[in-house]
Amino acid sequence: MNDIASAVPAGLLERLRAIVGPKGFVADQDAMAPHLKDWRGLYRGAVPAMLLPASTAEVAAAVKACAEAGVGIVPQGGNTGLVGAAIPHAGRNEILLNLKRMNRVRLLDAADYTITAEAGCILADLQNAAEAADRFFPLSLGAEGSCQIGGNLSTNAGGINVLRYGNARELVLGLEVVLPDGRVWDGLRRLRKDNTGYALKHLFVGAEGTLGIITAAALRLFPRPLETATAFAALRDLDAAIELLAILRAGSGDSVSSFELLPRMAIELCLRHLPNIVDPLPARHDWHALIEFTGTVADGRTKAALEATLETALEKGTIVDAAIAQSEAQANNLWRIRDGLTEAQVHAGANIKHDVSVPVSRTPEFIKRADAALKKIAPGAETLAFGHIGDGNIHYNLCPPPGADLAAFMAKTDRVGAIVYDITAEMEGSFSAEHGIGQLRRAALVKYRSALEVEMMRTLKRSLDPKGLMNPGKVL
Ligand code: FAD
Ligand code: 2HG
Ligand code: ZN
Repeated sequence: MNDIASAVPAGLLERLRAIVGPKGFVADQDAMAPHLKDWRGLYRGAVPAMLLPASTAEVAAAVKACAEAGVGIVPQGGNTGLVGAAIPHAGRNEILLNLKRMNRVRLLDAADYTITAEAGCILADLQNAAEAADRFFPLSLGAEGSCQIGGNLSTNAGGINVLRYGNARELVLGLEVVLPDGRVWDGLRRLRKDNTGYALKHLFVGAEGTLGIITAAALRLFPRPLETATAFAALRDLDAAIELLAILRAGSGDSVSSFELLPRMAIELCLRHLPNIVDPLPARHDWHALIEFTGTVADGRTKAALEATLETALEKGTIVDAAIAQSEAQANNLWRIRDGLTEAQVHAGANIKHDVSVPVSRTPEFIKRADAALKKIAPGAETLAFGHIGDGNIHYNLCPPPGADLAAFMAKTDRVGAIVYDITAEMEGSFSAEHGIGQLRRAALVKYRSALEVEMMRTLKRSLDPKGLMNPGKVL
């Protein structure tokens, strides 16, 4: 038995192997390696085994065995989270449990506009399953080819369609959850209306696996968009982003499904680090909006609304140029720039990330205030502020000046974070809009949420997980 295996009580690993079978039990360190570090390379963990259960009954039995042995369980989906929430600790008594083998769609009811799927379904597969039934599942984000719906719900993921359809929380009708003691809560109801006491499902959405393991979810579907119009507009300045959104919303009959902010640096990064990217506009501008309108009737009205509203914005001087995608390839190029940004940043090297939200109308003010404040402590650093400005959610990332000592730059993470989060708090915002808390933002949770809020969270955690074994050391 190696050192890591001896960290858990004797006999537990054999018991777990018997529960999940040989296909569901991985103890080889090389095979586990990709699951033990996070996407950004900030966290590394170690466990004696990773479980890949194939059914809710196996998850329940494994959780019960760990609970009886006093061993922590770290649930993991596609491991695309950005705050270290799905990575176990090194040198602690923990087992990793990945849901990827639980990837069945249990039911798709087109008449009800619902899909009931296991937690390990890849998000893109769910989107495709809905489309095959002439329905639409709107959750969409850059990691959709590898993240799992269980992970999306556990982080209450946002993405690019929140403006129209809401966050993951708004898409969930019911859940099946294995509780920290191994009991199974069957709350997999597909009802649109159900006021029967506390909304238990919402406890688990955004809980980052600290209250239980989601094994299946009943989700809302929507009519499938049959017409999509995508445009890239150069803004007069940063303030014009909010003016443009108002023009688009007022003139489009609620067709705006995405409204994303991109600075020039975003385009430069993608041109440099990603293959086959085309610069969308002939001239260089500081700020851009990537806009998507969708409509469920294919009569040309959606495209006409986009053209008309952009024309109005041009006449008013809110935008100075715009390109409407004339083909799927052109639209894909625009979305590859937007969705490829996190990957392009990894190629570019280290950066200090923030994922904040403020009231939508105040996002330009937030960016300007943060830029001004950071000039003093990180001179020469460039900000890459981009993202879901239509939801007031900015990915405010600070990149080191060229040639900087990276370790020294990254050592400023906490000081930079304090400045960014103080400004966010002064502006009635949130220090974590969509990525969650995980390991990365635990200190911020205690600092920026009220003592009463933290106390209520601790009370909930204690009542559902008195032994503190469900994703230990995350969130709280
Ligand atoms: P993981 O990373 O595996 O886990 C995340 C958390 O959920 C962990 O706490 C884990 O313990 C828990 N968990 C996972 N599965 C379960 C389960 N079945 N039951 C209980 N707990 C579970 N996020 C956004 O909100 N919007 C974006 O636009 C966005 N874009 C991204 C783009 C890229 C390129 C990348 C790498 C990430 C992006 N993210 C975005 C981060 C986002 O949180 C994740 O991509 C996604 O929601 C996490 O899903 P996952 O399956 O990878 O979860
Ligand atoms: C996105 O919107 C993700 O692309 C990641 O939330 C943001 O890399 C980031 O900072
Ligand atoms: Zn995002």
